[in-house]
Amino acid sequence: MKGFLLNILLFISLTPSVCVYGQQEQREPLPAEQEISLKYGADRLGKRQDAAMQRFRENRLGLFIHWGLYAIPGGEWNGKTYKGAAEWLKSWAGVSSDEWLQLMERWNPTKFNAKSWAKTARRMGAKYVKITTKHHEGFCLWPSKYTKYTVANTPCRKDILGELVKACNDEGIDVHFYFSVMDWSHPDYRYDIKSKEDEEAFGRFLDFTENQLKELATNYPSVKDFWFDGTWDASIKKNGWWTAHIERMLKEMIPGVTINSRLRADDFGKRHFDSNGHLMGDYESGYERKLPDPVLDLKVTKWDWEACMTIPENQWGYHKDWSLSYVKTPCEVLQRIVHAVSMGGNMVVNFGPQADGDFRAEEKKMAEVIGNWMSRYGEAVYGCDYAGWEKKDWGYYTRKGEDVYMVVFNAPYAGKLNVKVPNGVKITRACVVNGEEVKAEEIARNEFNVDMPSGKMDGPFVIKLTIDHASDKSDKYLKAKT
Ligand code: H76
Repeated sequence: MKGFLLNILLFISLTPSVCVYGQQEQREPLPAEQEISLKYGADRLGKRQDAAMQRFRENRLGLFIHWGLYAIPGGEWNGKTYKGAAEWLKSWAGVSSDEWLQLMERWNPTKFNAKSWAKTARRMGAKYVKITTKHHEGFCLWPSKYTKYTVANTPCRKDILGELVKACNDEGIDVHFYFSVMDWSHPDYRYDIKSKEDEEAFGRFLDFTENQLKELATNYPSVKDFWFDGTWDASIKKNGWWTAHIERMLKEMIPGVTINSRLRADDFGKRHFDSNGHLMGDYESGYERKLPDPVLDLKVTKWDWEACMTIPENQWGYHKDWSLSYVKTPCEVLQRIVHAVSMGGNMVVNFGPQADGDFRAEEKKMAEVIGNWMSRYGEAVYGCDYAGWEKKDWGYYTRKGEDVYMVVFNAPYAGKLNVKVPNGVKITRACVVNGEEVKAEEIARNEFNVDMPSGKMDGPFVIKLTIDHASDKSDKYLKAKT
């Protein structure tokens, strides 16, 4: 019992507020006249529409990669296996930073091949790779000159990040940097600011972090995005000015770079959305291992957003034992990807490579199955957006310009896919993507039945609809009513 209480205490002290990473205040913006003036709030209303942002948005599918020292123990410490997220093992097992960072002596990923990672991402249909430059443990995948805890001081010595950036760029894959502000390896990190000493230490810590970010932006200028994590602590919330400063600094250094909302806190420590209810950063990043409800949460279609997910329940870094929680099937992963796109969001699917630098067999299989599907149906994902049509049980709509896609995950036994179209819209043609044309019959006002494909479909499939904006005058149902 004592051990248990001690563990709880340890847990609380080491993980001050891990549960609020997705804390979002998505309330309606205040009426303009009630808005308070903020120095560090949103610096833009509405979506960014420049080319870089459009590219971010059109990419839609990304591959997240969590790789760090935690891949070595893989969820096991001193013979004990911990069920929690493997990249948090240091915290679960109460390991001191000194002891944890000794894992660096064992960092020797002999199978690491940046080219093959980039090829896997491309074959999977991912348009970008989001790589953990530094996770909470503090170990850097690049040879940072501001800390000794980097790849440069391991047996391997390779600039993992540099190799990956180059390999991805060669494959036409964008690179996004994950960066944890919270850093367990740094003596000046503070969870809260309660004294003059805390303030001074944290000030030094913020300088250190700024230097690392400048270093990343300078050494890898082709980076397209910074995705911040570990920004939930009171210490950061009390320094909202710094988050605004970092966003501006990176944007000056790398024109077009995109920044997630999770970095940001305003003058009053409000995160993601400022005190007036406006999104900070370029896209909302609170949907972690969850997604907005496709019917109730349509507010998300007003801004850009990106969700991320794990294949097991909650393992980002490599964990040896995937039998400890449910592991999603490729079809379930696909469904989440399409779900996000159908609501105007991106999805990043996470892999946690092994310590030897190879992906685990389940991940390779996942990449293959998703890639095969994307190569046939990807036109319903890339560059697609919220369609604005009423959600139906058979699946999701996505839309690109005048084309509307039906992505069918639940085939009805009755054989008809019911479609409610918005006022004035007619379906003039329905065609399985890379397949046969199917009948679309108008059965009532604003309502069509689309036939299932005649051939056997061995998984989710896509029907592309050609639509016509008929004027109300040519609408026989409207005429019949008036
Ligand atoms: C909590 C937490 C972190 N945020 C996810 C994206 C993982 O990096 C996890 O360790």
